[in-house]
Parts: sequence; C-alpha cells; structure tokens
Amino acid sequence: MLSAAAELPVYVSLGSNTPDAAHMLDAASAALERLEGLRLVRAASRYTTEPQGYAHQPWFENTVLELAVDAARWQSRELLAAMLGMEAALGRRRDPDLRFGPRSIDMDLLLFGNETSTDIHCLLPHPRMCERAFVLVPLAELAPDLLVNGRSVSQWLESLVWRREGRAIFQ
Ligand code: PH2
Ligand code: MG
Ligand code: MG
Repeated sequence: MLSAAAELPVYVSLGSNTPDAAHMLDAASAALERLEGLRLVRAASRYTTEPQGYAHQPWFENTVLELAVDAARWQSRELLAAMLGMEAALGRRRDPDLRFGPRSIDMDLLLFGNETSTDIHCLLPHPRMCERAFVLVPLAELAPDLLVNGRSVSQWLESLVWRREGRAIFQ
C-alpha cells in the first residue's frame, strides 16, 4: 500500500538589503521551490525593515516562507546546507568582520517541524527569531498561534517594542 509521505511544516526567513532586494527575495524563493521533496505552501507579505544589530546599513526587505518538507528526504542540517549553497549561488559574499552587516541575500532556517537542535551549525528554533519583529511580523501572518520556545508567535511579538507604518517595521 502507498502511504502519503510525511510532510513537516518548515519556516524560512528571507532578507536582503541591496538595491535589488525584491529580486533577490524572488530568486531565493524560486531556488527553494526547485528542490525536490519540498513545496512552497505560502509566502507572507514583504516588509521594509529597520536594520537590527548593526544600524549603519540600508533598510532590509524581509519575508517568511512556509514550506512543506518531505521528512524522508530532508534533515534540517541538509536543508540549511542547501540554503547556504543558494546564498552563495545568488552572489552572497560573507564579511567575517561584520556578522550582522549588509547582505545580498540571507536565508535563515527558523523552524523545522517541532525539532529542537543544539547543533551549533544548525540551532533550532533559530536563536534570535523571538527578538526580531522583522521575523515575527511576517511569521504571524502565516502562523500566529504557532508555539516557539513556550509562547505563541503573537505573544512573542507583544513582548517586543516595535511599530509598523504600512509595510515599514521599526524596531
Ligand atoms: N538580518 C540580520 C541582521 N539585521 N535586520 C533586518 N531588519 N533584517 C534582517 O534580515 C537582518 C537584520 C542578520 O541576518
Ligand atoms: Mg539572518
Ligand atoms: Mg543567515
């Protein structure tokens, strides 16, 4: 008997702060969709967001994607490795001295089903996601009641100081 493959809900954050940011987000999403054993379920709206961590850089375009991932095909570590390969293929160059600085494309694995991982190369849930309005606002469009580290996405958002003006997010 054929049984349906088990699919895991997976959430990925996309960000770019180069002049072609909208195109970079499109390209990153298209690259993910080309992977076998994974489908794009929904994309949140895109937001223009104040830079976090390192202030002296342009504002970002951010969004979050919900994927359905074939659990028999993908492990979290492998998907993260594939995403790092996509970042490189899309022209990202990492500046070792500027960890939170400008980037042509950043693809972060936020959640991989219910997995928690302390693997230093693939921490899950993403260790900074609950502090970042640029992650939580688009994620709340897709899954406001989803529990992350014991609180819902909306509750995490309420715990932060931030504001929204149209599609702009200040934090
Ligand atoms: N990414 C960072 C650091 N700061 N700020 C915004 N607004 N959006 C980002 O995607 C972002 C950031 C490190 O990955
Ligand atoms: Mg990031
Ligand atoms: Mg990253």
